[in-house]
Amino acid sequence: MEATITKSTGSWYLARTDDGVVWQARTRGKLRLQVSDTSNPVAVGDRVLLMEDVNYENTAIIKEIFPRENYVIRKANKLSSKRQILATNLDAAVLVASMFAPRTSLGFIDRFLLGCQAYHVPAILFMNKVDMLGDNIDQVQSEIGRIYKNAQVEIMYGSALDSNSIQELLNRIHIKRILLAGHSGVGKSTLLNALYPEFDAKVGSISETHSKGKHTTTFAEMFTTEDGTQLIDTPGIRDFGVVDIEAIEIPQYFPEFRKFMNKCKFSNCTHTHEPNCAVLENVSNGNIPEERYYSYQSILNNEDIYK
Ligand SMILES: Nc1nc2c(ncn2[C@@H]2O[C@H](COP(=O)(O)OP(=O)(O)O)[C@@H](O)[C@H]2O)c(=O)[nH]1
Ligand SMILES: [Mg+2]
Ligand SMILES: [Zn+2]
Repeated sequence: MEATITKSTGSWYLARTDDGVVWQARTRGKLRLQVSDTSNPVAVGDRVLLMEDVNYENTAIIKEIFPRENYVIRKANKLSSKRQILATNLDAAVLVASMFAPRTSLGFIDRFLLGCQAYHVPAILFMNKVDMLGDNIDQVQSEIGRIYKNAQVEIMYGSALDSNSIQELLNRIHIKRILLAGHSGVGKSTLLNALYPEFDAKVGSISETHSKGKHTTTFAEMFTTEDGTQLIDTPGIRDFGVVDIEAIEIPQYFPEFRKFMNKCKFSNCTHTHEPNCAVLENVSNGNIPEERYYSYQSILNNEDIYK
């Protein structure tokens, strides 16, 4: 039987069949993996083939993972080379961010957007907690708007505490499969509850403490609303290490670089120091926001964004 993974802990999974039966599932033996060296070879959103495990009640073996349309992946933590797939087969990924308490850095946003570009996931940036901005809201909106104008990301502003302000997001995600990601404390759980009050009891049950102190992974979980919207909540992610993208490929995933790149003098231009580099020229003349260019440099230099 076929099923969709709704929870992944790295050692066991929950899988829901199309008629709504939920199975405890495990992998056993060899499973053909699509991404090697991950802390969770099977991820939330995966479409799988299950076989009932006759030895245990309500338990199944995952025999096969069907090819993924797309996914969001990051480094599990700074020290490890292990990668963690946050979710697969997504209609979009919403990065929930806030200017304060906690502040989401541009470096973090840009690493997330790079991953979305590289793995074909439409990205939405939801700037939460705008109620905390007071009179600065116009200035923040115009700055964010300027920086991300040509970055191929939909940007929305709102407050999880004000249900009127999240209607645009609610309409956008209707009947879709959506990943919600962001730092711990930005308001993901509050937002989920505001979008779908029916979740109240369940959301927030994802423990933020699971991952602290240990080098374990964090676990995502998919909730399905009555209308069929599938929302994947993740515990807060502290960093977003870029995975499996060669340095030479990175500029391609900065959409605002693309139209200038082919005008560089050298075809293998890294857009850092070369003469007649069209990317550098367009950073100087303001066509490419310098904030985005700084992120590019930082990613290229493999800097991390830990504070
Ligand atoms: N002022 C303000 N506080 C918010 C907003 N959204 C969430 N919070 C608060 O931020 C804190 C963290 O929210 P939570 O949903 O647990 O964040 P999560 O870690 O991303 O799931 C809580 O105290 C929320 O009440 C918002 O839009 N405005
Ligand atoms: Mg939460
Ligand atoms: Zn160049």
